[in-house]
Parts: sequence; structure tokens; C-alpha cells
Amino acid sequence: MQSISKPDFMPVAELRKMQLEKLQKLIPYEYERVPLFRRRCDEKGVKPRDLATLADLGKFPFMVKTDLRDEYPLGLTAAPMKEITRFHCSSGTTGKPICIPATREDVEIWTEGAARCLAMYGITENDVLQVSYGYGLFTGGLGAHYAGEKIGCAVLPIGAGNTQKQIMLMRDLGVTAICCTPSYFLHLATVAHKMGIDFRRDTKLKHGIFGAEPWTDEIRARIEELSGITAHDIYGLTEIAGPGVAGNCEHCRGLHIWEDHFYPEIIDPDTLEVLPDGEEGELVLTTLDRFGTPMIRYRTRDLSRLQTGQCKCGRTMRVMDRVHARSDDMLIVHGVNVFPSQIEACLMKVPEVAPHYMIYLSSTSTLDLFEIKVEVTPEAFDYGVYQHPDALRHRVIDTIKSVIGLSPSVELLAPGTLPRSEGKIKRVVDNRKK
Ligand code: DLL
Repeated sequence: MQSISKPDFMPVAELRKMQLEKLQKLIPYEYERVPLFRRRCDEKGVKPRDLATLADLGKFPFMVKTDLRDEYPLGLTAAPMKEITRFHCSSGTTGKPICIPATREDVEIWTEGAARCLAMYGITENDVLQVSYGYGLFTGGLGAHYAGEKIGCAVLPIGAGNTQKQIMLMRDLGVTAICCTPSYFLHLATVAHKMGIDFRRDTKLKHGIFGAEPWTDEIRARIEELSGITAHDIYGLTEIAGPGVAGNCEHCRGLHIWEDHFYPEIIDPDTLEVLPDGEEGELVLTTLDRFGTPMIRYRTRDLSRLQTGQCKCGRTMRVMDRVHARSDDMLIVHGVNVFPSQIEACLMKVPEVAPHYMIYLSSTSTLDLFEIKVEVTPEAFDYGVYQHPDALRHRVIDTIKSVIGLSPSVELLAPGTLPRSEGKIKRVVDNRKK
């Protein structure tokens, strides 16, 4: 096992000093090497020397995803190609991909963050780690893989898909921890059930390391109940590193951000003002010591909050709320703002309903049509709830109405009807004319 440093417990004053020193090195480096950043700073009338305190970071311009698209492929790359050892890309839904070249040190910092998460979850060299995130341009597979090797786990690099084989190897190799999206784990659980495999009885699985998509506390509870494992949350994004920017400890309901490498701010997405800790807004991250493609004040679009006070675990690094939504996920239905996570939380309050659902929006000339298709659980199906669906359907509608004030039309489906995803799941189909 390689050594994993423990800066997550460093005194806060020391941490802030370190952050400032790193920023005072990073900002001039970026200003010198990345024309877009230099131009934006000049337009704002701010110079690298203006960064005298951490609060001064707020004077500097933001970066957004479209900057990476507009500057595709290498316009935001600061290091010379001979120092680059890895590319990761993220395709998004439209247009050009974004491309994030990383140096050897950048990959090491990312690995260190992801390994620190695994160690925090209690994973050791005694664990067998199944990596079921996709390998390749997506950061999930390689990020989890390098972190597992750094800890000294026996890593099973199976990647995404091939679900029956995943379950067979999990059982036969004594896998104790799995990394995948929460939606894929739910699919694995359904397939295992069909294969007559009970995670509790037939496998040694204890830990799930889930991320890459928003998942509610209610889904987390369902996963734990269903499989008997502990579901850990891991957060990250291609632009900043990959999985391992933040993770939850055994005490807090949020995620410790590895602030020695990633500096967080929360902003009001409308006014762009920095908000104090404790207030909810959009998470903005700065990579303090990545030099391949530094990101300064990168607007993640993820909605969160930096919690106040220190976590019981003794770690000094700030805790962000779990990400339940992105600002660009918000749907406006009949003039009401709705986040898919609110619907998910409502659905999960109904025990007969399974964590497999889709939200469909379409429009006539005057009206938005709002429909939810959701599967019932195999138990509810077997016991015949599905044969008398109206009472259950109304219960689902009432639960949603009590929270968001809207009554969608709800269709209950038999288990296994909806499409499953091996990676990030897409649960909203919005066919309304924009
Ligand atoms: O999803 C990196 C990753 C891989 C994270 C595996 C965790 C595990 P991207 O494809 O660039 O990178 O997508 C990043 O996914 O801005 C969030 O909206 C969402 N996301 C990532 N982790 C979480 C999480 C990877 N734990 C985008 N909870 C981010 C909620 C998450 N959303």
C-alpha cells in the first residue's frame, strides 16, 4: 500500500495559509499562459498581484463550461504538451466535447483525493474493489482504479455493463466494495435478484461508492435497505479532477471537500455574489495545484451549501451538502419550479414504488403535459398491488402534490419495464418546444 497523507485534519489557519500561497502561485501562472484568462482579468481591471487575501479571489473572473467548448481542444491548457500525461473528455449532451489535459502531478493529486475518500469510507488493502464505472475518457473508471490501487485494494477493472458477469465475479472473487453510479447499482440489484443471488447471503459486499449523478437520501436509504451495504457518496467532475473532489465521512450528511487542492465558493447564480457559508447556491471550484488545465472559479452548476461548524470526525476541511440538483436541471412546469430530485424523494416515500422512474414533459398549444412513469417493486407486483393500481396511483399523485403543488399523471409499470443505464441515468424527457 502506498502512503496516503492526512492533511484533512490540518489546523484551519494552516490550511487557509496554504490555500493562499497556492493561489498566489496559480493565478500568475494562469495569467501568463492562458490568453482567455488574461483577457478576462484585463477587462475586469484585476491583476494577479491583487490577490492578497483569500477573499480577493472574488475579484477574479469565473470560468464556465462553454469556455472549455469555445476553446476546444487546448485553449485552456497551460502546461506544454511534453508535461501532459493524460487526457479526459466529457461529451455533455450537445456540441463539442470538453477536453482536460492533465500532467503527471495533476493525476497524482486527483488519485490522492479519491484514495483519501476510499480511506475515509473505511476501505483498506484487505478490500476487493470492483470498478464498474466506465473506463476511458470518462473519469469514473480510471479515477476509482488508481485510488483503489493506491490504497492497496485488489482491483477488479470490469468497467460498465455486462451485468450478469459483474454479479458472478462479485460473488466468486469476494468483492467487498463496488464503485458505480447509484442507478446502475439498483439495476445490478434487480438482475442479482433475478439470478437468485442475494447480496447479503451470497456476496461479501459491504461498501458502495456512488456518484456521477444526483441521488437523493431516499434512494440512498433504499439501496442500503435492499442490499445491506453502506452507500458512500463520492463527488467530482472532469473539469476539476474526476471522482474524489469530495466524499462523505461516517459522521456528516454532507461531503468533505479536499480543500488543500480544491477551493470552494458558493455563489448566488443570479447575482454572482459570493454567499457566506451556510447559504445555498451554486458551487464554484478552483483547482489550487493542477497545472495542466487549471480551473479558476469554475461554475459547476451544482447546487449545494458549505456547512458551518466543524464535523465530529475532526476533519477540518469544509463540508458541502450532497448535490441533489444542478441549476440547469430545474424544470418549469405550469410556472412552478420543479427539480427531478423532489419527485424522486416523493416517489421513494411510497414503499410499493421502485427506484426506477422517468419524467416526461410535452406540450399542447396551451398546456404542459407532465407525466411520471414509475415501476412498482417486485414484492408489490407479486402481492398484487399492481392488479389494483388506482389506489396506489392516487397515493403517488397525492404525495407529489403535497410537496410541489402539481398533480402529474402517473403510470405504474411492472418491474423491469423502463430502460436501465450502465452509466449516468437520464430520467427526464422534455419534449416541450423551447
Ligand atoms: O461524473 C466524475 C465522477 C465519476 C464523480 C464517478 C463521481 C463518481 P462528469 O462526467 O464531468 O464527472 O460529471 C460531473 O456529475 O457536476 C455533478 O452534476 C454530477 N455528479 C458527480 N458526482 C456526483 C455526486 C463525473 N456524488 C457532474 N452527487 C457534476 C451528485 C454528482 N452529482
